[in-house]
Amino acid sequence: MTFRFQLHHTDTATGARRGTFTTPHGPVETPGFMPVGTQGTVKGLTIDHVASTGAHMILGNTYHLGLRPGHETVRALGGLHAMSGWEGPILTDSGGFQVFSLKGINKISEHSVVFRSHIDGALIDLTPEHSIEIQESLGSDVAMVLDHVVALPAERDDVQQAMERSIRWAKRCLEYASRDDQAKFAIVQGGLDVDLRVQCARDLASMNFEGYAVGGLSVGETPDEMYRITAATTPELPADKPRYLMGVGRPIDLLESIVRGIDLFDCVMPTRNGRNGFAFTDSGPIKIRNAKHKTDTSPLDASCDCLACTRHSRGYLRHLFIAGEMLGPTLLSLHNLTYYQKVMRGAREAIRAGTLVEYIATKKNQWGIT
Ligand code: PRF
Ligand code: ZN
Repeated sequence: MTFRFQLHHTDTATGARRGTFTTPHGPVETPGFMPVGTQGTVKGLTIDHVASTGAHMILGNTYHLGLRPGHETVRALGGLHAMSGWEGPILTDSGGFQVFSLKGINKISEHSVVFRSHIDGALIDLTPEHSIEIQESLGSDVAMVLDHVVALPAERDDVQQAMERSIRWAKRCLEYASRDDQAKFAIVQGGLDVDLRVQCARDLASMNFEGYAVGGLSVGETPDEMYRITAATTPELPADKPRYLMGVGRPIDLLESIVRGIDLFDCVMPTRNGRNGFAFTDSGPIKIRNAKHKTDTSPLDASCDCLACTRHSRGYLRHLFIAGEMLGPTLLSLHNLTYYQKVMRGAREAIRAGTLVEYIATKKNQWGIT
């Protein structure tokens, strides 16, 4: 079997699981965090940098790569793995979220979503089948189904229509799929309505996907609302398949979602914040541009073994940002991804040891969260 999800531990005190998701390009330890490489690159980092952070699987994007360089070009370059040089597992998002979060959607119908390219303004007609066709050309290990994401707050009826359409689109994606070396993951929608979420999760669970995502969250609702919906959704999903919370989030959100049964995450936060001079550490966040770091010879994070922390001082990192040097964003992105991986590794070890609740209490304490 090409894909396999082995559960090693299920935490009795919480809903947390520790597992290994095996793909054609290698294993992914769960709970796991996937760095975002929208355009076939994790911004500012080489593939060796990304590997050095401890990441197993990275993300690519159907919407961006389908528009530029185009899926035929990616295919001609040998697929996304060969094109980017990343030899580990890759998951591609379907384009649904990116299209729906852009302005200028032209028309959503049962057939497709029609939108304008943000590159040249051309009209693009994205069907569920075409999203899978693109992802099969990209050759990712995991393809996401095309879903309909509604902006919140929204009328219940609109949320329900979008949720039901997402189920029909998921089915079309599964029926169209032709590569058995690519897993297909369904996406649960349903806004902040538990009944709609449960119904969506049950309908999708009855189809044979290799994994299940929770979508439509982290779109402006409070963290507590996000946790509530996640907690209500995961028990409806097959226990023996990986569960992925899309586009989430802060380190605390990862831990709070792990206890609610989530196995996989992705988010631009570590790289985007890194590019903006914001670092995550065990003593809370650091704004490296702050004048107090000007002559500081200490490392960003003394307990971190990344290049930024082992070879450079806070004063130098600050200088790079103030001078607008491209190495600054590179080093802070590298650090933040290393930090996220360390938090996840800590969670995996805590699940194994049966100490997850204590681990989370310690992290909250360090981050100054009450
Ligand atoms: N759907 C898809 N991609 C996504 C999301 C979604 O709902 C989210 C929501 N946070 C992030 N990325 N296809
Ligand atoms: Zn570091």
